[in-house]
Amino acid sequence: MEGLIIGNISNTYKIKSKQNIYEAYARGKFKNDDITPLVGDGVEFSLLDNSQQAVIENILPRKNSLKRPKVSNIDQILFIVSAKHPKPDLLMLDKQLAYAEFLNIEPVIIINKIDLADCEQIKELYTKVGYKTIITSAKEKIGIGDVKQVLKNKTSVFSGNSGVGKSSIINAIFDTNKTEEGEVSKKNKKGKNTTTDTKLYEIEENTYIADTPGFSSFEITEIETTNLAECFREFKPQIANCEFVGCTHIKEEKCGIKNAIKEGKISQERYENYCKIYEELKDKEKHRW
Ligand SMILES: Nc1nc2c(ncn2[C@@H]2O[C@H](COP(=O)(O)OP(=O)(O)OP(=O)(O)O)[C@@H](O)[C@H]2O)c(=O)[nH]1
Ligand SMILES: [Mg+2]
Ligand SMILES: [Zn+2]
Repeated sequence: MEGLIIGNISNTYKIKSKQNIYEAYARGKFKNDDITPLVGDGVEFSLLDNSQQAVIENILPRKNSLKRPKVSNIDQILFIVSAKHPKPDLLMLDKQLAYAEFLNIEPVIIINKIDLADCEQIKELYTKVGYKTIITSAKEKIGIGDVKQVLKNKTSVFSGNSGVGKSSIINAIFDTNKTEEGEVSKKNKKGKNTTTDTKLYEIEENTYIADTPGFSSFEITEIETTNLAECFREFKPQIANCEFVGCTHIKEEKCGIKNAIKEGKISQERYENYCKIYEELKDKEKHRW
């Protein structure tokens, strides 16, 4: 039989087939092969005699996979920041956007909690870069229709800091408290629900969204410093204007990126974050050897 992995808690998986939802575990061989099944995987599975217990036999070929959050076969990543509580972390957002470009997965930005603060400037900044940017309030049900629209016929994943409202937006889409149901949520220190496991929700036919646990740091060590500028979407067309081959766009004069800043084509904020991320990656590269 074939199905789709829609949930995973330690060694147990939830598989959805056309007929049913099954609890499953993976055959021991996956551990040895060093590929463990991921939420989003299509799988072949069999049922144990006289039970609803399933065993994953085989993982179907993946289109792509992410390490963080751990999901596979996705069409787009929705990066959520909140207008306030927590305040927008644009360095983290730029890191995530660079990573999406690196993976060649289309990013969409959602600025949530717009009922708490105005975020037009951030929206303008990223719209100009070339990203679809949606303003929402899960609380006041603002922008939820726009989110539904970009999700249509795709598998998407929600990513972002803890507390920005990923689960709340999914709840608003369904108009119920779907993501607070039992096993995926546990009370955190402040007595609030926090997502602890990645789970795939079917919004309608052919439309899935993965809710994931939030995080407070984001590693993009797979990107080489020499490729970082290409992962900044609006930098890319300007690189050809640099005088020096291999220009890092940091200390060099006659730099296409720096000229583009002067001409207002690249924002100072994005450039400063590029420099910070560049230094971070450089540091990691040094320690690798
Ligand atoms: N004012 C306001 N509060 C919101 C909004 N969206 C979410 N919240 C609140 O923010 C808190 C965190 O929301 P969650 O949806 O749990 O955030 P999350 O991103 O899923 O967090 P993790 O699961 O920990 O990663 C909750 O108390 C929500 O009620 C919003 O649009 N406006
Ligand atoms: Mg959550
Ligand atoms: Zn340059």
